[in-house]
Amino acid sequence: MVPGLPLKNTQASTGDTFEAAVLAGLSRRPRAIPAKFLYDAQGSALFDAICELPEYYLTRTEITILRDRAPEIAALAGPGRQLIEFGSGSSVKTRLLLDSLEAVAAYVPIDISGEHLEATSRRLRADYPALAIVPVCADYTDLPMLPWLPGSSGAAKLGFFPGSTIGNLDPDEALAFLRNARRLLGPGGALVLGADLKKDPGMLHAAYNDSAGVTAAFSLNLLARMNRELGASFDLEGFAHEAFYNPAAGRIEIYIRSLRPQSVRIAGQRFFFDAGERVHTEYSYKYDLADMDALAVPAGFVRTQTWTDPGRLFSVNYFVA
Ligand code: AVJ
Repeated sequence: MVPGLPLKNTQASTGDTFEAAVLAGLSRRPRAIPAKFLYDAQGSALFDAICELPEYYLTRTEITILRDRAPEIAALAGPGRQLIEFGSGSSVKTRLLLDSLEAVAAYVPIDISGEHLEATSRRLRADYPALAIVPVCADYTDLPMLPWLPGSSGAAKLGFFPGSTIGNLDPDEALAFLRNARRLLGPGGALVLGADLKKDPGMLHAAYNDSAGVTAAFSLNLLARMNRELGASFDLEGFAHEAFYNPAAGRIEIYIRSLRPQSVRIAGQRFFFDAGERVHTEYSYKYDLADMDALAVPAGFVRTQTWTDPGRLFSVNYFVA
């Protein structure tokens, strides 16, 4: 393994191609396209804009908690950890940990976007010249596909899964992810997990239906991406973003709704949409502490510590293997 070169996974381990996922997802009922495809370059930029929205309290609340609690987290973790981040993006929150953790053995960011990984690793190398950074280009939900992780194998591992990204996974997937993470982190391993808390549905609704329409643009970018990459013929005016809180399931549900009957060409195939027909794009599960334990325990973790903000909007949790 060449240092600094992202470990490229095969197509098989990064999941379906976009085209295969779209064709399969639109052929099945209910129609659904996996949320990970929302994050092309445009989608990632729109998500960054979401994080700045007044209604989207998640990012700024988690950053405040991490900034306040990083010394406590570092004390729990102890020195010499290998830090492994699942879905590292631009590693903004990681810096808060890196600034407090002692003698980090290596930082292993795992992300599906190779470009993002390279750019982020370059910036981190400039700011943390003494830190060993070992990027891995992979889908973090495909952890069993990672036969080994580069870096210092002897060091105790600390996983980092911020941003309530776990909310995108349904409970089966979340449990599978945590089980795999537990195996990867090994005995003595620990996981710092950021998760959005259950709260007033009105506040949740606003966070996914912002008044500036950025979340709608983020959703509909999936159609624009199909037009760009698959030569699809979506008329973006013919579809609308739909997001609502489902209290029974404890999740925000996000769909793209067809506003009229229409037919769309995608990769040589034709798809018909009824008026009102929806394509599911995302779940965003909300976790109270009992929900979290119900997931942690069967995965082989114990939640030993939880930090929240004064409004109890968001939680940062310390799981011990
Ligand atoms: C990145 C999955 C945490 O669920 O809040 C935000 C994604 N989608 N607005 C979330 C998202 C629409 C976000 N996560």
